[in-house]
Order: sequence, then C-alpha cells, then structure tokens
Amino acid sequence: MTVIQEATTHPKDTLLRVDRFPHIWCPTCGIGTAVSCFIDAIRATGIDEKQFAVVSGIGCTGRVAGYIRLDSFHTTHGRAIPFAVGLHLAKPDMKVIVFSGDGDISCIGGNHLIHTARRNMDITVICVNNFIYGMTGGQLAPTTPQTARTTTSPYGNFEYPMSLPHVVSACGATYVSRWTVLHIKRLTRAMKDAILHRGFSFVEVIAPCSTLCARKNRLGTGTNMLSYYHDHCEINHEANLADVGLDYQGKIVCGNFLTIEKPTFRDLLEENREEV
Ligand SMILES: Cc1ncc(C[n+]2csc(CCOP(=O)(O)OP(=O)(O)O)c2C)c(N)n1
Repeated sequence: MTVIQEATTHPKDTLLRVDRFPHIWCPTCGIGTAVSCFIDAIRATGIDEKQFAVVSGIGCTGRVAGYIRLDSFHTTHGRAIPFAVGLHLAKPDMKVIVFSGDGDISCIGGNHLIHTARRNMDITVICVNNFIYGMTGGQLAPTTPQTARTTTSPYGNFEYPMSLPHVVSACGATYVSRWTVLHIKRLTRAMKDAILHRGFSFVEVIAPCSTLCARKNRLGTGTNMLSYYHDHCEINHEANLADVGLDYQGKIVCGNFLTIEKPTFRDLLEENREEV
C-alpha cells in the first residue's frame, strides 16, 4: 500500500519569509516566479547565504526584500541602487543585489541606474519589468510600449519607451541579460551568472501585471501573457542591444546579451589609493 505523506515544508521555505504570507501579489502576477528563480539562483551560487544582501525600492516588486530571508532592506522609492552602492562599498565581500520594478529603477531611480552602470559598480540589479506602475494603480512607466493603455494613457501611450538593456549597456554595465518569467531555467541561470559576475550586472525580467497592464489592454490573465511570451520570444544572445527595444505586442528578444570584464569602481579606487 502506498502511503502518501503530506509535506509540511517546501524546499524554498528556508529562504522565504512564509511567516509574512499571504503576500500582496495578484493571482498570475509574474513577480512570484522571479522570486522563485532568484532563490534557486542564490542556492546555485554555492555562496553562504549570510553573504547576501537584497535591496528593494517601492512598488509590487519592491516588496521582494520583505519576503526574502536574507539581509534585506526596503528603501525609499527609486533609491534602492544608491543604498546598495553604499552597502557594497562598506561591505565589499557581500553580494549586494537590488531587486525592484521598472518604474522604481528606470524612472525616479533612473539617474542612479545610469551612473552606477557607468562606474561598473560591483552590484547586481534584477529589474522586474511589467511595463507599468503596478502598485499605485497602473500609471505609465518609462518602459510602457507605444500605444499601450494605462491609467494615465487611456487613449494609448504615444511616448517612446526606454529599452533597459540598451540603456545600461550604453552606460557601461558589464553583464546584461533579459528573460521572461516563462524562461525559468534560463532566468535562474542568468541570475546566478549575474550574481557571480564581477562588475555591474543587470537582469531584466519581463513579467505580466495581470491586474492592471493585462486588464487595461484586454490581454487576459497572466497565463494568457505567458502563452504570448511562448509564441513571441526570440532568443538571440548576439542581438545588437540597440535593436532589442520592445513594441506593444511585438516580439520579445531575450538572451544573455553581454558579459565583459572591466575594472570595477573598487578596482580603480584601489589602483589610485596610493597616489591619492
Ligand atoms: C517619492 C515617491 N513618489 C511616488 C511614490 C508612489 N509610488 C509607489 S510605488 C510606485 C511605482 C512602482 O512602479 P514599479 O517600480 O514599476 O513597480 P511595480 O509595482 O510595477 O512592481 C510609485 C510611483 C512613492 N512611494 N514615493
């Protein structure tokens, strides 16, 4: 006779603060999958969990820091990157990871993003791009594709969107990748590689905002959006980063676009310390 034992724990429990559940994310939101991949990536690095710090800004994705059982910090809107930089400079042996949303990182936090990439600061930024300000009611973000409807673009967005991989690579990031939450294995691997990379690493995670982005544009649920990713993603690691911008309902070019070695901010600091 087969005895079915009920599981009382989940393998990811140790890194998840399940005591804080239920979490705030909507059904079929993509952030949970990104967190799940992140936990697997942390484990796959083989680095002691005490060596990690996770920093988030404000927003739905910004809640990640609060649900992760690592040293984690929930900072003010747009300020996750400078907070992480301070942490990294004070504790250079720690792996400092910013985990936040596209609005938080590219809009109010946009200047910090470009200058931290420019300095090749040795931190990792994981940005969940759901093309909208999820937490505050679905306003337009710098990443919202043209023609997409949001609360603040009810007739369709007519601004040109920002392509995050292009921006960070042009500024000086030394590791850049983009995956959707459908690409669980590839996303996990990219997060792991980004964490192990020396220098400014950036992982863009394309994820559905099922409640606002999908509803405003009549795209169905997050599950429908995963199906869309399945049919419209093109993997091209060699893609020209000037050409990976995203159109509304167009193809999504994914890949591990860039890995280069270049002295980090701290390398240059050490090099010049004597003279200074
Ligand atoms: C200084 C300041 N301005 C505005 C806000 C309101 N606010 C909170 S979250 C957010 C946008 C978050 O968008 P995004 O980073 O895309 O995260 P999502 O919720 O979509 O994951 C805004 C504008 C704030 N908390 N603080």
